[in-house]
Amino acid sequence: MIVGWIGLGNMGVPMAGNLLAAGYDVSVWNRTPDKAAPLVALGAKQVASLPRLVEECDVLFTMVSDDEAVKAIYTGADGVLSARVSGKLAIDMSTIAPETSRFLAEQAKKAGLRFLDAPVSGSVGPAKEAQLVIMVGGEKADYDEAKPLLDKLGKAAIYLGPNGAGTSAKLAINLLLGITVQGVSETLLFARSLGIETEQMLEIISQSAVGTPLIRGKAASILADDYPAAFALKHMAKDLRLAREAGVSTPLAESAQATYRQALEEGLGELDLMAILRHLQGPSLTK
Ligand code: NA7
Repeated sequence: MIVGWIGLGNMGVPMAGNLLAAGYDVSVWNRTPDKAAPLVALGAKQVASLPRLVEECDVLFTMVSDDEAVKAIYTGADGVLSARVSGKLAIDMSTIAPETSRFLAEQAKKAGLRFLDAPVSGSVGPAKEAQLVIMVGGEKADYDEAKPLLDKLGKAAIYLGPNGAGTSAKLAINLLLGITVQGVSETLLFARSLGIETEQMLEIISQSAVGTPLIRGKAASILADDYPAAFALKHMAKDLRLAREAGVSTPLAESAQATYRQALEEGLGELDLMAILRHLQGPSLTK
């Protein structure tokens, strides 16, 4: 079986790397070809044309930025659906609107391509360690077929129902992520204003009932005021926007969306989402 992988960003590279490590034949394509280099070094085949990659592979993964990127990849000129796809299985792991997942599933079906939406919870660390949580929407039989591959990428691959169910669950879990990261940031800044050192407050949070692996994992970054992207702030802003567009009342998420949007406008989008702390503490305290 040949696995095709499209999208070699922060997530795509380690994920495709895990399939290679598991012994699969992996062919890759990325809009910016240079980013394939680390995977080629691990044995991946780089294919210069996207439709050719699609025709060569049996199962196709896509892991790109957003709705616009996924639509371009599938329905654009020289996109996935311009190739002979009948009978193949596509697994889109990008975080996009559930509506877009359903639209793409319909377009795919017309061309005979089976389609799963299978976004992930977890950033670069869990991607490298194959500890992602994968939320899957689509036909159950397609999920069953994909499961052995998904098991090489994550610690859980959960089937949730028809197309759009995976991306719906993803928006829900990231709504909690966005609120949590903003909540921690406000807690630290509140404590600091009252004279409590950030390091001590992080220790208190970590020992308390609300301490989580997420917060413990961000502690070093917070203390160094250094935010290399494990999960880029621009993607968090996108996810909160998508959650808002779902039309469900979510007062905290609506407030968080405004904050992340401002941080994006301030130019923090390429940093880790934890850089929301830098935004909230204000320019005067920023390095
Ligand atoms: P990154 O590191 O920002 O990577 C994004 C990838 O998407 C990268 O391969 C991009 O190609 C690709 N991309 C973006 N726009 C396009 C278009 N228009 N056409 C083709 N390819 C495109 O994101 P992550 O890996 O951190 O995240 C991926 C998803 O997981 C995202 O939905 C997150 O919210 C969760 P490039 O290298 O720029 O040419």
